[in-house]
Amino acid sequence: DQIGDAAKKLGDASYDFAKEVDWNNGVFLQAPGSFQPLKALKAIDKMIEMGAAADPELLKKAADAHHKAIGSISGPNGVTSRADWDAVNAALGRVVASVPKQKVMDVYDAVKDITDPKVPAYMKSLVNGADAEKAYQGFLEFKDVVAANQVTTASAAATVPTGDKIGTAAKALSDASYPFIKDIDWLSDVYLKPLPGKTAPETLKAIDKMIVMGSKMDGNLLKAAAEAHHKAIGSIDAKGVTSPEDYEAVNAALGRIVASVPKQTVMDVYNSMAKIVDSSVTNNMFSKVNPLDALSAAKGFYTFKDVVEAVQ
Ligand code: CLA
Ligand code: PID
Ligand code: PID
Ligand code: PID
Ligand code: PID
Ligand code: PID
Ligand code: PID
Repeated sequence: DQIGDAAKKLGDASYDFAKEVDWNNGVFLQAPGSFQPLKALKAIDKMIEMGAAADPELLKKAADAHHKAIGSISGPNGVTSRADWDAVNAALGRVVASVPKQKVMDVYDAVKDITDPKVPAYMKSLVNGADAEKAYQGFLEFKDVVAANQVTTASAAATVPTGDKIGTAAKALSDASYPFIKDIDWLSDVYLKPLPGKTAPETLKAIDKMIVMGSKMDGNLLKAAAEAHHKAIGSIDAKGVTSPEDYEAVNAALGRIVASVPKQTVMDVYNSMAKIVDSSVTNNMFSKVNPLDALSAAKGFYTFKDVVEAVQ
């Protein structure tokens, strides 16, 4: 297709730049400017809306392309192979083309809003400047091909199951865990702190398992889960906490996407996370909330998971 061909040209123009970026640099975990969680949530919300509007099949393929690309990483900077670099660009270009232009521009504008104007120049200073310019010229040509292939109307909303066992169980889980949700400091910057003692390549292994799980999920249910998050963001209070109803809808939606993949795929995520999340991290989280609320939430979760497993 045209986007695939254009991605090869983009690769010619951008792979030198890709090799020069230190993908293992811890700086990418930082907020791209001053820390503004509620504004950042708005930017994430725009990404969620874009994800929810995207063609689920193309999202799946983009996840597969990322998984494959992680498998061909080499060298100290963590760069993927030239062929996989092109394949990721092509897959993302197709995802972008599957949503109306405005959805993409909304992400761009919201991200710009939380990005210090000095950040791009700083990023450029870490690589060969001429190669960054070459990559950007390549991107400008690529985007015209994407725009020429872009849809003008959003895809239909997801079908949300009703009256299912997971939906019923989500009510009980949400009742048991909403007090815990209210105890959590959602606006803290602790969630942007590096995991103690873990390197980027180690962390990427766990992300890779999530990508694999995402790729296996039922596309309609994933879309529904994204829509539920978007709705939930719309009802947050000043402390970032969503309403009980929207929280319940998120739990139901997430339970359904978990049930749409094999158990082992979920356990692969859990086991890889357990390898990088030190017990000091969980204990620190626990120390900041009412322990009774956390235990009630945990009990609710362990009951919920049996319902999920039964329909998995
Ligand atoms: Mg989420 C999970 C935040 C968007 C899909 N997501 C999580 C949690 C964290 C979070 C609260 C990971 C850390 C953790 O396990 O804490 N997501 C979060 C934010 C946003 C977002 C702030 C921004 C909008 N997510 C989002 C989108 C999607 C997902 C758009 C795609 C549709 N997210 C997704 C999945 C999962 C998460 C599939 C998880 O599996 C993971 C999670 O919650 O695992 C348990 C602990 C969790 C909480 C504090 C909240 C849930 C409370 C549960 C139901 C009960 C608590 C149990 C116990 C006390 C703690 C966990 C025990 C542990 C051993 C499992
Ligand atoms: C400017 C001035 C003009 C010239 C110009 C110009 C530049 C415009 C630009 C630009 C626009 C632009 C847009 C970019 C957009 C990037 C979008 C990224 C989206 C990320 C997402 C992430 C996610 C996920 C995911 C799916 C999940 C949801 C999420 C589900 C259902 C200014 C040059 C034209 C770069 C969507 C993918 C996992 C949130 O106009 O004169 O330069 O760049 O998890 O959804 O699972
Ligand atoms: C524009 C203007 C509108 C019209 C429009 C428009 C276009 C927007 C577009 C577009 C946005 C867009 C985004 C693309 C992004 C591509 C990103 C590629 C990333 C590849 C990576 C590969 C890799 C890895 C990996 C992880 C490793 C690092 C690597 C570590 C820690 C402008 C059309 C709406 C194409 C990251 C995965 C293995 C490098 O908005 O008017 O057209 O395209 O090895 O991580 O090692
Ligand atoms: C300039 C002037 C214009 C021309 C121009 C220009 C240059 C702009 C530039 C540039 C922008 C730019 C951006 C770059 C962005 C790279 C982003 C990389 C992200 C990598 C990540 C890696 C990671 C992980 C991971 C999970 C870990 C955390 C991490 C935990 C909990 C100035 C040329 C346009 C290079 C996210 C995945 C392992 C961080 O605009 O005239 O030149 O470069 O380890 O999670 O640990
Ligand atoms: C233990 C001991 C027994 C008792 C027990 C026990 C506990 C087991 C547990 C547990 C397992 C477990 C699993 C959990 C899994 C969480 C998985 C999260 C996945 C996140 C993903 C994120 C993503 C996306 C997304 C889609 C994108 C890709 C991504 C596309 C196509 C130990 C109690 C049984 C919590 C997948 C969603 C946006 C990466 O066994 O004695 O306690 O918890 O962007 O994909 O866009
Ligand atoms: C288990 C054992 C295996 C069998 C199995 C199994 C089950 C795994 C499961 C499962 C995992 C799982 C995960 C669930 C997670 C739910 C998470 C809910 C999060 C809700 C949020 C709501 C909100 C917001 C929002 C953003 C705001 C904050 C909030 C800010 C900054 C165990 C079956 C495989 C259900 C985050 C979105 C508005 C609070 O593995 O043997 O069954 O379920 O307002 O952000 O303000
Ligand atoms: C313990 C002992 C057992 C019993 C038990 C127990 C407790 C475990 C616990 C607990 C785990 C736990 C986890 C919590 C996790 C919370 C995660 C929240 C994530 C929030 C995010 C918010 C955000 C943003 C956002 C984007 C911004 C950055 C942020 C930028 C660029 C010990 C009870 C099981 C509470 C990610 C989205 C706005 C950070 O196990 O016997 O008690 O709690 O602002 O992006 O700015």
